[in-house]
Amino acid sequence: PQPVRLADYRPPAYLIDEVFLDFALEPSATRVKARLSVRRNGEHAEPLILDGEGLTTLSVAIDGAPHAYDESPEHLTLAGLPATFTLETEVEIDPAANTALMGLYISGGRFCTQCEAEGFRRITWFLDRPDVLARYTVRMEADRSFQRLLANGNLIETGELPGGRHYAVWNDPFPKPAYLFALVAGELDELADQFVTMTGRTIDLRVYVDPGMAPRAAYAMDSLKRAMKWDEEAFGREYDLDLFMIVAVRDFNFGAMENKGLNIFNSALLLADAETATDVDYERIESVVAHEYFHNWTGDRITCRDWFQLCLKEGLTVFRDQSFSADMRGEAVQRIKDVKALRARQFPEDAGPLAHPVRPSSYIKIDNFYTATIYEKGSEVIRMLKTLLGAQAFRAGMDLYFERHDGEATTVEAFIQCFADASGRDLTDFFGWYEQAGTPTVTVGQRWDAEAGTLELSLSQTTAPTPGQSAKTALPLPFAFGLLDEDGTALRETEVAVLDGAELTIVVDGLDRRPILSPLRGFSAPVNLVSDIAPKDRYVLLAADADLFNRWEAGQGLARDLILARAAGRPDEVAEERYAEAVGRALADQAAEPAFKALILALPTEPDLAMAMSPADPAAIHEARDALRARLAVHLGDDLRRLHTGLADGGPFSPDAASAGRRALRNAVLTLLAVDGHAENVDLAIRHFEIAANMTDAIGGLDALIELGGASAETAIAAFHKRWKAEPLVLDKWFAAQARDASDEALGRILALTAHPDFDGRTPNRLRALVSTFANLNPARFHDPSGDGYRFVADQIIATDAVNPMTAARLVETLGGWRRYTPQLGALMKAQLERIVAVEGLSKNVFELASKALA
Ligand code: HT7
Ligand code: ZN
Repeated sequence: PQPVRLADYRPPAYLIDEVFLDFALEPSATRVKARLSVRRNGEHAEPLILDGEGLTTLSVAIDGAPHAYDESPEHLTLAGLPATFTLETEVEIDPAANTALMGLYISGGRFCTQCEAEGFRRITWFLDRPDVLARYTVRMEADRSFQRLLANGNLIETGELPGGRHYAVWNDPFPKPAYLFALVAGELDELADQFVTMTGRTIDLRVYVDPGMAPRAAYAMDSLKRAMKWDEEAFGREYDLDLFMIVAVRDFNFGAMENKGLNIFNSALLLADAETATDVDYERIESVVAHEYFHNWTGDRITCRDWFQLCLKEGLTVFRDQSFSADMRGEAVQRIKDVKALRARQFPEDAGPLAHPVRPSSYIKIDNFYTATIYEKGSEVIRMLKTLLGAQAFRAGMDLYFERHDGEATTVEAFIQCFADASGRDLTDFFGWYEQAGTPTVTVGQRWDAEAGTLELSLSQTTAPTPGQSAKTALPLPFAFGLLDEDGTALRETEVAVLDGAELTIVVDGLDRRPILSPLRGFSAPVNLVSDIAPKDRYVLLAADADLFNRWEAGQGLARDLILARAAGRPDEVAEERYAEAVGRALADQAAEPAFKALILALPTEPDLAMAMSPADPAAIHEARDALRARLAVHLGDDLRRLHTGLADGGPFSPDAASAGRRALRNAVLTLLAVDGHAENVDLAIRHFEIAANMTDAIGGLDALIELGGASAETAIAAFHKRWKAEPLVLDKWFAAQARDASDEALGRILALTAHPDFDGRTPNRLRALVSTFANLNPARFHDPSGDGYRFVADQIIATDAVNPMTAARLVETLGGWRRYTPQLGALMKAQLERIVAVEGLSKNVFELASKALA
């Protein structure tokens, strides 16, 4: 397949101003009539080439008369056209057979759509590109059993039709690209509310869910109202339509979709109550509801000129949702979680064969570029921009962006230009963050001159070559730092230096005591930091750094070094005891929040550790990490059990951040104790599971019992299934809990779960619960020396590719890091990638990623 290149971008030869769509909805044979007002873009005699996929063309007419056309599987070409005209087409499509879940498909007996990135072309012939913005009027008719008929914008007409059918007409006054089109038809319950905007307009809010599920939409509705208010306060953005709707569907390739006025959500990211959702689910619902809502301005009102500009809406909107979550749940805890996610997903991507810039310059399938780099690193780049310019100039740049580009499909250059204009700063070099792949390594060295009372910091940066980009330049990055003394007293508050070349020397003078450096505070740039800070100084940071991110970071660094030393056959038991004591003191700190303590208690993850070991040996890492866990569990055993008891909460469930933090700490304590099969710990885990009054505790208990193993694990697995077998979202958690089982004998059982009657690989949520969880969160068994873990994932990729290429492709990255592992494991991973690439009829999606992973 030929790649699409940014350098080849050309404005569209024709523009479409008005779209009228008429859907006659039938599950296996839906008729779609389209009437498009088309205008030639400039003076030329080029034909109109429309995009389409899997359409059966019934008729084509220009200005009311049949017109000759040329049809290929992906294009409809019309020549000899006037400067402006009306194009009418009619096609037939088969939503019931649409297992790829792109375009119009059926989920749970309802019609729904997914058009980003290129799904609209599976609905009708169109210029399916984001720089063609049109006003849409949509009429749909269906059997009355499809009770609700929803589309973007405002409802303007409904009515009954003969033969038990009915119809609705919707109009969206805001011009939009086709990827933001949406339609839903089916039986749905409604949760209704209102929001009064900052200018006093009343907006009707609706959340549509499976019959009987409306109470489970309450938290999403509450999150939506908080997000609407926050966007007014933080960015001055008011909602524009009079109605905002969200619909939950079970079968969805992604988390959610920001269609104008009609967001469509994966039900896992919308439905929650105490019994069925964990605190992590609540947190994700809050952030994804906010994310999709924020897209109304950063994505819908101002959209992307082409798909290379994807980070323009995604990185920016992630930045906005992370800022919202920080305001809702606490800045430090949120920052730690965001950085953990960045390191878990984006850093490996940036260090492997699939590394690409935040704004890529070519792709085969755009669906493959909804990556951690576009989203999470894209957000980090905006965060650096804010740090470099300051909050006020950043806000001025955002205001200018909204003012200058409202209603346009634009570019990252135009976005950055707004900040340059608003701040008067030259941001030419900063643009390198969008064009250069790879994670820079920043090295910081220190020279302390006691006599002069000066500390000299020498910073330098390098970036390793990435595929297709061998030469790298230094990028301007904010380096926030502070200084403490040995008692933990602040000597210097946070200062931001800018490393804007390969090297920088900073001299801090007027110091009367030896300072301890707190570097890269708040993780001020997405880099790997190498420093010469001694362990004894890191203990001071862990105990007393005013920057809570760096307190956590100091603990993680200490634990990482201890685990890696053990994995390399050099355990340092004295240092491990010292670390356990420091963690004990952190837990006893009355001033620290439980959510923060839960993060302190969790050791670096195995994939994080694998990134720091070359070549990575997952078995050695797993064993060494468990050994340190065991030391903590034994050393702190009584304290941990007391803490667990003290945190028990008999009151009614509340999803608020403080209550969730207490549950997080109590479950983190249990997770740690589960490494030690002491009878007291087994009893504690059994009781924790049996009396759990919410899903957070139930899953915490189930995980602990699975790790402890034996009869109580079997009993818990069976009891959980019996209790929740009728609840698909909870059953997903049951599959995921077993997929995380790292014990030596777990692999056979995990592989056998695909034969379980409740396993259906065609449902993306169920497939991800088992296979993605296994590949991403169970490194010990995924990297099983037998190679069976890799074979299992490859089998699932191949089987899924035949029905849903996009979901299959998302699993390929798990095998992509093969070069980072021991030669034996790397060869086994590579063999599976080769097997995948050799499959006949492989989709472009999987082919692109698997072949790049092998290159
Ligand atoms: N903008 C949305 C992306 C998305 C998507 C992309 C490809 C295929 C299916 C998809 N569903 C949703 C989601 C977001 O980032 O807000
Ligand atoms: Zn998004």
